[in-house]
Formats: sequence, C-alpha cells, structure tokens
Amino acid sequence: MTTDLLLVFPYFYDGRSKHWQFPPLGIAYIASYVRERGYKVRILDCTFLDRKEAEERIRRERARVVGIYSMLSMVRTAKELAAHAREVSELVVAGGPMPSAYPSMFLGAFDAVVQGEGEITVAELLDAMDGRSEPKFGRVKGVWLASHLNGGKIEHTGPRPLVRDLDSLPFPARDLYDHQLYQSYYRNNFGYAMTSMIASRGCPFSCDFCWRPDYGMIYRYRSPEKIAEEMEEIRYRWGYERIWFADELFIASKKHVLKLCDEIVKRGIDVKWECLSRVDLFDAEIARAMKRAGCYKVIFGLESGDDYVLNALMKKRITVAQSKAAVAAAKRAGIKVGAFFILGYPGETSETMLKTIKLASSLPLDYFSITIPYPLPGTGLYERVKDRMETFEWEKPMHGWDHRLLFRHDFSLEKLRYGMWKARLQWKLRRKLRPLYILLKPYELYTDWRFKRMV
Ligand code: B12
Ligand code: SF4
Repeated sequence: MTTDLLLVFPYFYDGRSKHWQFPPLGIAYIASYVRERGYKVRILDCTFLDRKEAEERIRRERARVVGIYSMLSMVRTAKELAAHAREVSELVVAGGPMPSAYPSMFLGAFDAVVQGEGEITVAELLDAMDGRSEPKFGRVKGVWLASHLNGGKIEHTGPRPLVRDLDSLPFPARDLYDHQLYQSYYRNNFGYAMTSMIASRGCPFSCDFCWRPDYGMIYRYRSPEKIAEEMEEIRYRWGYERIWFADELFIASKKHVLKLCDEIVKRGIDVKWECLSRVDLFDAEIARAMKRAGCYKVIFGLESGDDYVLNALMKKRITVAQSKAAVAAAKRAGIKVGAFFILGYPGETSETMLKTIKLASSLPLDYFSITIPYPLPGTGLYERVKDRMETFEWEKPMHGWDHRLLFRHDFSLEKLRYGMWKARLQWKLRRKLRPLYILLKPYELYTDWRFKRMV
C-alpha cells in the first residue's frame, strides 16, 4: 500500500553536544490526526540518521505527499530535502514555525506551505489530492500555494482557525518513533529517560524576544484527564521516567494546574516531570501541589536583574521581587529550580548587566542558563536591531564558547562572554562554598570593576 503522507523532521544530531533531544511532537500530532482519517502515514525523524540515509528513505518511500518541518535552524536542510522529495512525490509541503512566519521563503522549493496548526489543514490537503474538492487545494484554509500549482500566481487560501478544543485531537503518534534510540541517548548522557509533551497551546503575553505565531495569543488548554492519560501512556507504554512539558505557558490558570495535580495524584502516576513557568503566575500553593504530583524541577524565565530592563525593554511584565518570591516558593516546596537569563539586551548598561549577574549568582538555583540576545525574525527585538543584523547563520550552535553576536551590538562579544562566564563562575562558587563565599567578595568586586571597564 502506498504511503499517503511522509512527515520529515530535518534535524541531524551532531553526535557531540549533550543537549535534550525529543521525538518531534508537531509532526506526530499531524500523523495521528491524519491516520484516524484512514491515510497511511510515516515519519522520517532525522535526529539520529545521517544525511544520505534520510535522502534515500525519502526516495524509497515515494509517498504521495511529503511534509517537511522547519524551524530557524533547519531552513536550509528542509529545502535540500524537499528537492529530493519533489522528484518522487506529487506534493511537497512545508510547515512549522518558519514556514508559518515566512511562507514566501519556502514557496520556491515547496509546492505549498501550511500556516499555523497543521492537523486539520494537512488532512484536508490529502482529501483534496484526488480532486474531490474543486479548485483542488483552493478551499483548504491555512495554505499558501506555489505559483506552479495555481496558474502562475501564489495564492493564500485564507487563515485556518485555531483548534479550539485541544481534547478533540488524538494523542501524538508516538508509535512512529524509535524510543530505544532516544532512551539510550538519555540514559547514557543523563542517567534517566525523558520525553516531551504539551498540555496547552498559545500564550497571551508578548515578551519582546519571544517568537510564537503558530499558536497565537489565545491560550487553550487540555483537560486534566487527557493530560494525565497521556502521561500514563508515556510512562507505562513507552517506559520514560521523566516528562518535560514543552508548553509555551504551562501555568496560566491556577485552578487548572491544581486540578491537573489532583488528577495525577489520584491516578498515582509514577513519573517525574518538569515545566517552565512565569514567576508572576507561580506561588506557594501551586508549588506544593506540583511537588505532590511529581514535579521535580521548574524553570523560570527570570531574564534580568533590573526592573526597567524587564519591563521597558523586554516587555516581560514581571519584577525582580516576583522572581525572588517564585524561586523561594519552589525551593520551600522541595522543587529544583532552573532559570534563564539574557545578558546585553539592546538598551542595557554595564550596571544593569551587573545586576543580572548578581541576581543569577545569588539565587539558590539548581540549573542556570545565561545567553546573549538572539533576535528571532518576527519578534520586537528583531524589529529593533534588523538594520544592524550582520549574519543570518542560525544553524551553528549558540551556547558556551560558541555564542556569537548576530547583530552589531553596543558592547563587544568579549565583554558579553566575560559577563556570562562571570555569572556562571560566581553561581558555581556560591553553591560550593556557601557562607565561605564571603571570602571571595573582593574577587567579585574586582571582576565587576573589570567588566565595567570593558567596552
Ligand atoms: C522541543 C523544542 C526544541 C527541541 C527540538 C525539537 C524537538 N525534537 O521537539 C530542542 C530542545 C532540541 C530545540 C532546540 C532549538 N529550538 Co526549539 N523548541 C521546542 C519547543 C519548546 C517545543 C516544540 C514542540 O514540541 N511543540 C509542540 C508542537 C505540537 O507544535 P509545533 O512543533 O509547532 O507543531 C505544530 C505546527 O507548527 C505545525 N507543524 C509542525 N510541523 C509541521 C510539519 C508540516 C509538514 C506541517 C504541514 C505542519 C507542521 O503543526 C503542528 C501541530 O499543530 C518550541 C516552542 C513551542 N512551544 O512550540 C521551540 C521552538 C520551536 N524552538 C525554537 C528555537 C529558536 C530553537 C533553537 C534554534 C534554539 C537555540 N538558540 O539553540 C534550537 C535549534 C536546535 C537545532 N540545532 O536545530 C523556536 C523556533 C523559532 C523559529 N522562528 O523558528 C521555538 C518556536 C521557540 C521560540 N518561541 O522561540 N527546540
Ligand atoms: S517568553 Fe513565555 S510568557 Fe513571554 S511571550 Fe514567550 S511564551 Fe509567553
């Protein structure tokens, strides 16, 4: 039986870095939705493949429709794989964050682009394949059609409404992934096996650096029963001991989170989980309930140690006092705490950056991540620096010593790297030395002074 749809995740793990790797959820959601409608679907997850193997599989599969995901770091690879798919398939479609934001960037290499959530749109495209609806694809909302499919002109078929009831979607088709590969990767690198899931879609906030047109501003969440049921599937059918909630905004409604925690406890699901949270939506009651339900780590986007930077520049709508309170509430409940910081946001001064370094290294954090600003196209940050962009190279790694400035900054990369290094070192030393850290105070003051003098 011919494959109706082959969904490709064009990311190749380099085999060196020790970062999280997950079976991609977006294409798994599309796969299960489309499969329920009677289509034969396969997934080509390139994470642990080599390039040649992936190209051969695309050719061998000869699927009628090939759909390729793309985020910023995958644009080039997605287009290259599309060229192979076009030789053997009737329709090659792009989807995911980048095609949704920049359809025209993909329309030469692809026949069509799906904008936004893909489940229903892809199913309708398959329905339209045999010309059951006329004009062939013109009635399928949420699609950009390349000119060669549409009499010489690009056509947008109109916006696809968001899926209102997330419970109406089937669970992602995890059976189409090789879990042994992922689990051994995790066990070898971290000592446990973890995978991702999502409990909600959308976020009503508008932080200046954050990119999220796929799910929009309307927050939608799944019922506690469905979330708990999927957690059980991950734990007992697939054998993962940990779950990472990849939601943009896992905690939006206190009532909903408390209900979810009750449901997990009621079912006695023996799985540990972690999530991201805003500090203003987190409190002691949520922390205690989450701990009881198996949450072992929460990661906050603290971003800066200065209220002006947080609000006037980053539009984060939180305060440093809220950050401190949220970290304290999580620690008191016995939950490990991680935090993200950004150093050198456009408009910052040496003083505000030192406040961030001080906050980052003085809080009792168990996990710590600090980065320089990366302007994702489509964000407020990008709009402010777009005239100063020096490179659009997103495929190379951007962490540790590989951090690089994509735009002309008021400060040098050396200064920003020094700041990140200083924050990390102070954080590590404080954790190790505890009260004895006071002995290193002169060193901290000296490096503050040095940082201020750097340009
Ligand atoms: C998990 C995750 C990762 C994982 C990898 C992905 C994986 N294997 O799952 C890891 C941690 C490795 C990762 C890394 C990075 N990530 Co990331 N990641 C995410 C995250 C948090 C969740 C993805 C997810 O599971 N979503 C849930 C599913 C259901 O949604 P979805 O994927 O969007 O899919 C829907 C639609 O997009 C569409 N769709 C998706 N695929 C397809 C395919 C076709 C053919 C069609 C038609 C439709 C379609 O339909 C789906 C269902 O409705 C998202 C944020 C988010 N909440 O989405 C960021 C996100 C995708 N990441 C992002 C970025 C920037 C990165 C990095 C570049 C960060 C960095 N600076 O290093 C790296 C790049 C890694 C690399 N080397 O390529 C950005 C992308 C922005 C952009 N414009 O491209 C996002 C949106 C976060 C953000 N808001 O900034 N990431
Ligand atoms: S950073 Fe978090 S809270 Fe802010 S817009 Fe993005 S997802 Fe929403």
